[in-house]
Amino acid sequence: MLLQALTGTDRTAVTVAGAELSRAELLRRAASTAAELRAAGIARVAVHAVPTPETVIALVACLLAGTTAVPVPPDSGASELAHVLGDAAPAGWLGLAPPDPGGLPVVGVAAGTAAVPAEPGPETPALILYTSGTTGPPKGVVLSRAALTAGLDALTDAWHWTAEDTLVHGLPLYHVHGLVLGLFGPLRIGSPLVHTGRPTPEAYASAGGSLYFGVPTVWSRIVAEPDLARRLSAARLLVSGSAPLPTQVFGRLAELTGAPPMERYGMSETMITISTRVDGERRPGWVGLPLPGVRTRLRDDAGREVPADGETIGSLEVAGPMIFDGYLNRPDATEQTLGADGFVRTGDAAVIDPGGFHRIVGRESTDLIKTGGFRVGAGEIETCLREHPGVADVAVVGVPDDDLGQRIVAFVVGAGDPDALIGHVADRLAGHKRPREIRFVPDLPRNALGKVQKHRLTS
Ligand code: MCA
Ligand code: AMP
Repeated sequence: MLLQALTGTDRTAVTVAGAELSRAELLRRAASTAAELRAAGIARVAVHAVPTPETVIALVACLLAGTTAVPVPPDSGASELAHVLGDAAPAGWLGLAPPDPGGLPVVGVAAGTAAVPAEPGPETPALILYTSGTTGPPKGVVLSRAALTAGLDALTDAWHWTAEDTLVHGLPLYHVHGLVLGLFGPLRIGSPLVHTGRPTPEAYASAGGSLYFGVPTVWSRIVAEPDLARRLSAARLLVSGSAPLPTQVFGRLAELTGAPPMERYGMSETMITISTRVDGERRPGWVGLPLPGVRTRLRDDAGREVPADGETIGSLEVAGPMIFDGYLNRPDATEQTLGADGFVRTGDAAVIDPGGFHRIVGRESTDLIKTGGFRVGAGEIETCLREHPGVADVAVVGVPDDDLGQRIVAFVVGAGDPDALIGHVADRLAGHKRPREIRFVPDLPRNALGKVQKHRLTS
């Protein structure tokens, strides 16, 4: 069973929004909800991914039933919501729903008792997670149950993650990091989860866990409060991922807590494929070794393999049992990313040293921005801003930011109130996709072919 730790002794399974769900209660409510999903023959539902007991029960019910869950960011703006609902075509919302449910029925989680339905086949799609590309609206990444199982078991091995751990994090429940690792992980392994709602330094310091997950922004906010950071020294492992952890944050965290953090690398399409091991080296700026069952390689522009000499940069490709099935309704995009030999073209530039240690050097496309650990496509923001009457032309870039890693900045040819333009994006897309800054410019630098030269905007 994928969530095998849901049965067995009755410990606390999840604490979320201050409410405790025991394993027995979570199993009972999720199983009765799953029975209803099965009886109604519902193949796919949307889940309003606000961190609450209802959301947890809904997501677990989907896994028990074999119903594919489409977790939707709770702050999705109108256009983004319409895109996700139109593309994924869920039968309705399970659990809670946003203020505008987009015309879909809302079904609450059940309260009765029912037997756990027979385990769905490993190839059943478990999740569709929406993620940005360089252009266009987000694409739905389809992850099977088999991929989830393989991804979690590989991490258990690398991190010696056991039922004795208490996991703490406050990450969103609609991405691999917060949802697959952060919710399904504890329910497979048996370690209680304390979800802090938001990943604030105070909440992390007060939670008293043994294993903590955070994106680099979370760790950098924690080291800025040394007294709170020191309170994490009792933890067994602090794990960072989703974006590059600045080496000075790595060093400061080691100083304040007495142990260096663990880094690991992944993406929505592959889950986590590379990680430092708890019994291995932790090197600032490096993300570690391929997890069990994972193969990696570097390619140059001509598609030739690049040597693993610790210096030569290549385009990173990964293969393994935890990778996705493809993008929903997008065979063209799937073909571009997932090769016939099972390797995913990550779009990250990397080096591999002779011992197999990996360093992520950066993204190949400047049009994929990582802000606070969220992946945001410049093209989606540009399209949204172009719909505003005050915008004649626009180019969106990610500029280095001490807090967020990259900050979204929109260079706008036009006029108007910058806050109104920021609000325009926040209303239509998710909050983290809003530009943090608008810079008005007379025109955009273009090359002879008319392509915007974004590097000239920030240099
Ligand atoms: C929010 N704010 C707004 C708006 N929305 N202000 C104006 N207009 C809006 N539309 C305000 C909030 O009210 C808040 O103010 C302030 O912005 C900052 O909010 P905060 O929650 O602190 O967020 P943040 O600073 O923008 O973000 C930091 C963060 C967040 C909490 C670390 O970026 C985050 O949760 N990141 C996690 C991303 C993640 O999980 N990625 C995984 C994908 P006030 O404070 O006054 O209320 S990657 C993945 O899954 C792969 C596999 C991997 O490798 O892990
Ligand atoms: P997403 O699909 O949102 O999970 O974003 C995946 C991308 O996040 C990867 O392609 C990398 O660019 C970046 N990423 C994830 N983990 C790390 C890490 N530990 N170090 C550097 N970049 C990372």
